[in-house]
Amino acid sequence: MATTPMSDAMLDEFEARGFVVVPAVDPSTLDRMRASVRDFAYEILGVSSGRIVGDDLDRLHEHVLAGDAANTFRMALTNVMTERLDVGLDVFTAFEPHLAQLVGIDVLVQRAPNVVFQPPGDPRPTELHRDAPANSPYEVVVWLPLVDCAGTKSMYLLDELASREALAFHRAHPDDSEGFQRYLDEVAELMVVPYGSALLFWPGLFHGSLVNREVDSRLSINIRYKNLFAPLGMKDPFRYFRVLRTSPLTRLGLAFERDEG
Ligand SMILES: O=C(O)CCC(=O)C(=O)O
Ligand SMILES: [Fe+2]
Repeated sequence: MATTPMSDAMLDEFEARGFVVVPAVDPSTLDRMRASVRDFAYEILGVSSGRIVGDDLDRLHEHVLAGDAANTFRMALTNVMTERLDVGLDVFTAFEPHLAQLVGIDVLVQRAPNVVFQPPGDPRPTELHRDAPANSPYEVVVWLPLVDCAGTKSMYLLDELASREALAFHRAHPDDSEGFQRYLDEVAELMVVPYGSALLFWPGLFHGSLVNREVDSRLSINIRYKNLFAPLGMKDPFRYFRVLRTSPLTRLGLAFERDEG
């Protein structure tokens, strides 16, 4: 199994721009997880495998309508994935060296993944937002498409500089929504992330999505990782996160604190 970590150039890019797209180092774990998600999706929709055209999550919109039905489906899929898979572990395994370079050895993972389903024309894309400061700025978001994502089927983001400038613009001109939109149109970048890769991004970046004008559906998940000892955001760390792994030294330290307690 390849275990190549990110090159210095990729790490520099992540630091300068706040994001990087990386290939899985363990694609078979990713493929297994995707196959389970696909089975769950068709189970929820009550579609027998004989009726699945093209055999792909890209075509889910042939079985589920946009709007409320799409959201109900998304929530049901989130619940099943949380109960029957260990998405936090699978995604970590698939991208381990990259994630360890960013968050280290003692790792917390978000308990339940967020699932995004965007069939073509769905009127409810993701509004522009930043994850931090509600989330900690010491986390990394793994944005993982389960289908090839590009164009309006994908997510857009503003890099670190553009995010800072957008915030400054908004603070200086809080009522100029047209000017803000013009700035956004100039700097927002739609991410190209094929299945098999993940977008790793810093929660301080502005991001969102547009109405999906492509012919296929988007199914993606996002999940956050952070170091056990990193400063917290506003979310209750042990409701939102669980410990994924610790070093032997940390386990000794934690046991010591518990016993001295
Ligand atoms: O996938 C999207 O449209 C939005 C995802 C998002 O907001 C996130 O990953 O933090
Ligand atoms: Fe977000």
